Amino acid sequence: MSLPFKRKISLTGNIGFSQLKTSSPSEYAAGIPGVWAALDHARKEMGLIRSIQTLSKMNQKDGFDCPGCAWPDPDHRSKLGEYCENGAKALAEEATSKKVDAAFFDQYSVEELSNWTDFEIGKSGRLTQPFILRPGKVHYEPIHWEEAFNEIGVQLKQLPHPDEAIFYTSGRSSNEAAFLYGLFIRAFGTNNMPDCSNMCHESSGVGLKETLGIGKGSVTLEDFPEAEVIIVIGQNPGTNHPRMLSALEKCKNQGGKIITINPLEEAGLLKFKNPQEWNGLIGSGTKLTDLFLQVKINQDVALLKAIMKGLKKLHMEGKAVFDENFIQDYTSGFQGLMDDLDQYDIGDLLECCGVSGEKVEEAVQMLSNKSRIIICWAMGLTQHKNGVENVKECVNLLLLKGSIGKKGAGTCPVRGHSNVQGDRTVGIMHHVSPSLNQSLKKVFGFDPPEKEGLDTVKAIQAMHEKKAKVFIALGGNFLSASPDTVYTAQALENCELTVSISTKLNRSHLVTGKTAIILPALARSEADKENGQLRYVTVENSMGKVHRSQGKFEPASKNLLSEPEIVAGIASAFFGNNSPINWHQFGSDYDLLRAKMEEVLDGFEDYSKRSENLGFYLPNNSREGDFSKLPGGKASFSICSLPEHKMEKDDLLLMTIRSHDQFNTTIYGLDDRYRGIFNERRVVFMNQNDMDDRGLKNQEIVDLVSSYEGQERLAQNFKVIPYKIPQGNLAAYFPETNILVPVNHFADKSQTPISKSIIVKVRKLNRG
Ligand SMILES: Nc1nc2c(c(=O)[nH]1)N[C@H]1C(S)=C(S)[C@@H](COP(=O)(O)OP(=O)(O)OC[C@H]3O[C@@H](n4cnc5c(=O)[nH]c(N)nc54)[C@H](O)[C@@H]3O)O[C@H]1N2
Ligand SMILES: Nc1nc2c(c(=O)[nH]1)N[C@H]1C(S)=C(S)[C@@H](COP(=O)(O)OP(=O)(O)OC[C@H]3O[C@@H](n4cnc5c(=O)[nH]c(N)nc54)[C@H](O)[C@@H]3O)O[C@H]1N2
Ligand code: SF4
Ligand SMILES: [Mo]
Repeated sequence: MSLPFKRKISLTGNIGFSQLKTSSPSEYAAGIPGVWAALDHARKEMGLIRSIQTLSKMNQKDGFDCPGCAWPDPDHRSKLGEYCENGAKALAEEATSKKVDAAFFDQYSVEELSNWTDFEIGKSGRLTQPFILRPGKVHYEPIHWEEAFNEIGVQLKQLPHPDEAIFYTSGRSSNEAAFLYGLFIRAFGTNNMPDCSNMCHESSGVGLKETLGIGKGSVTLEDFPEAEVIIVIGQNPGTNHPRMLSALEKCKNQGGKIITINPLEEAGLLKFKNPQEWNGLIGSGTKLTDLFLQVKINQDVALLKAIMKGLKKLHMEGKAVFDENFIQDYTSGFQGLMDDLDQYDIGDLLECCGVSGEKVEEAVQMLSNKSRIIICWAMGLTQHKNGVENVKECVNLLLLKGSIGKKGAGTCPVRGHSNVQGDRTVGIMHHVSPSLNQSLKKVFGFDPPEKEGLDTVKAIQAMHEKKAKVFIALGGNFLSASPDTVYTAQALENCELTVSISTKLNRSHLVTGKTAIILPALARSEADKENGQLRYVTVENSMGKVHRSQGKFEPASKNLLSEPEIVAGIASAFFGNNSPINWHQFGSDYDLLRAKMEEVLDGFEDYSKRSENLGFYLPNNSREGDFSKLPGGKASFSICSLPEHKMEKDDLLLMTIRSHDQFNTTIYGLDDRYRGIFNERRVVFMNQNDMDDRGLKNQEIVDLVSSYEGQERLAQNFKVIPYKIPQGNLAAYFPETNILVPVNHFADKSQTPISKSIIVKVRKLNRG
């Protein structure tokens, strides 16, 4: 799989197979196996004593925020432990005692390392000092911090225009680091700030902003026990937001009902054995899903329309199923939606979504007399061509029921990275915000650029076309997370300089520009000290609450800097003495930085003080039910069309999903316990009928081929697993399948790559 680049770099690593074992999918999440997996992982990476010490500080008020997902912590924290199996794995991954040092890079060239799997690369350990890969070289060498900053400063100064630099952000950075980074990038002169949310919840942001006036969800954790019905659609919380199951359990305990809409019957949504409670560990657990609607991939709009048609029928019969007062006073476009629903034949909708009329009727009955409804969703809705409309169709249902702006009801886009929402709030975005620019000008005295920047897709294209030549990443693994791996690799290799501010080695450090620099950062759990004093940072969770995070533990190396210090180092090297901003001061004195953030950002009054203890909620108009700033002062219904897929007869629709043993491109292990897959990642889940049609046997090896707009993309070597998945649909893991996602196939309006609906053919091999 090597490509004819100057350095002979493999984009996939070894694609041979391990010893695959399978079992029936699990029927519940967590319980004793969850506790065991958490402790076992932590012990292997950190040793037993450090595991116990570090885990006891995670998500506690005086400790650090879990580096896993963005699910919020309850106000009352259990001293037994306020984390889940995957939080423990995330922590173990960063607090590992293994190290990547100078001897490591002496021993292994980037070419050799690229033949390792992502799992093996990730397991090599924590980066311990800055490294540089010089032009024409295949080994990274140590470099001093100042020299590294100067090299970056020089290369940035050489660019003919600031728009020839790209500044990526992944969602694990603190508010402080992200604010300073955004400040530097704007002072430097560009809005080229692609970030991981372009590939993630961008569709939610766009859809919610257009309909409800804010691109964030409206519910808080306290709404869950109050909800009468929670719909979980396009999300697998048992793996990706495990503590959300406790919130769902609370809803069930109060008599609430749960409807799950997913092509897969995910174990975490069936039943939950709460590891924080004795009867959860040893008892039979709580049944979560009351109604499972096995929708076909990307047919959620059809299903939601079928449900809304059912509700409308009851409404026409004079039953009080819609909240007419709310609709009248707070919304616009109701009649348009009603007329639109009439355009569709129920039989056609059912055929599209693959759900039976009886099941849809059951959903209609469950919703008809309820008004406190929450809809939770994640990537199953956003990563499609119509990702924005998927979100808007959910909003339609909530507005019909008056389920916005009241207790126990609302929108819940469940965010991915632990601070992805905060990074956006403090200014990481490629769009221009006139009000933010005005405030920055007032507080810092420079004119921020007014030209729209590049998002992820456009940034890749710009580098590919050699219109951008320096790429800097604050966290993340751009190469592996992005669509179209081969194209993205070519884009990065076209750069003069690629820089990664990282905690751990990943494939993006191997697929680089002419020169590459790695700047190793302190991780969340580590003590961040200035003159012997511990500093803290802040983060925002998925529900808009800002709170502190303070690492406590010995850093992986003495030669690490904090992210704000690194950003300040780059900024100072670029500006020298030519800046009114004292970068080093802001990079070291976070209180000073927060004082400035308070002046620039809305809702951050008394920031440092209010971030103590439980933290504070940012303003949220849709939570308050205030739509006065929207056009006409009202929330709006939307007309969404059914998605179209130009498919040939033997084409299938592939969703690329996460296993239980990974955090995005970081592979914790090779198991996907809940789905019954062990010791292998190169698998593709397939309906038995589709296998029979193609004469495929269990575990037969196939290639997956996508041919969007005539261009063929190939992912080799996957074992077929017969699975309960709708006919015509496939599932396989990301990032192994990113090679198949066309860079030029993305969601309307949000430009999110269509990672959940890739048209592919399964090519039979007989490689044995
Ligand atoms: N342990 C762990 N936690 C994580 C992550 C991780 O990798 N590992 N990643 C973090 C990040 S950045 C994010 S964004 C979140 C992601 O969290 P999720 O969105 O839950 O993650 P995915 O595995 O992408 O799962 C998508 C789910 O949507 C379903 N789905 C796919 N297509 C469709 C569709 O068309 N319709 C419907 N209704 N369902 C569909 C899939 O079957 C799957 O259950 O998790 C965060 N938390
Ligand atoms: N096919 C397909 N592609 C997808 C998706 C999908 O579902 N399918 N999901 C998309 C989604 S939702 C997302 S969010 C993106 C994720 O895209 P990214 O955020 O770019 O990827 P991650 O794998 O989360 O990044 C992991 C790396 O971050 C670095 N890191 C970890 N912690 C820290 C830290 O504290 N500080 C610093 N500086 N670095 C750190 C480590 O070096 C680690 O290797 O991927 C997207 N890509
Ligand atoms: S639910 Fe998410 S934030 Fe909470 S402990 Fe688990 S991984 Fe960490
Ligand atoms: Mo994400």
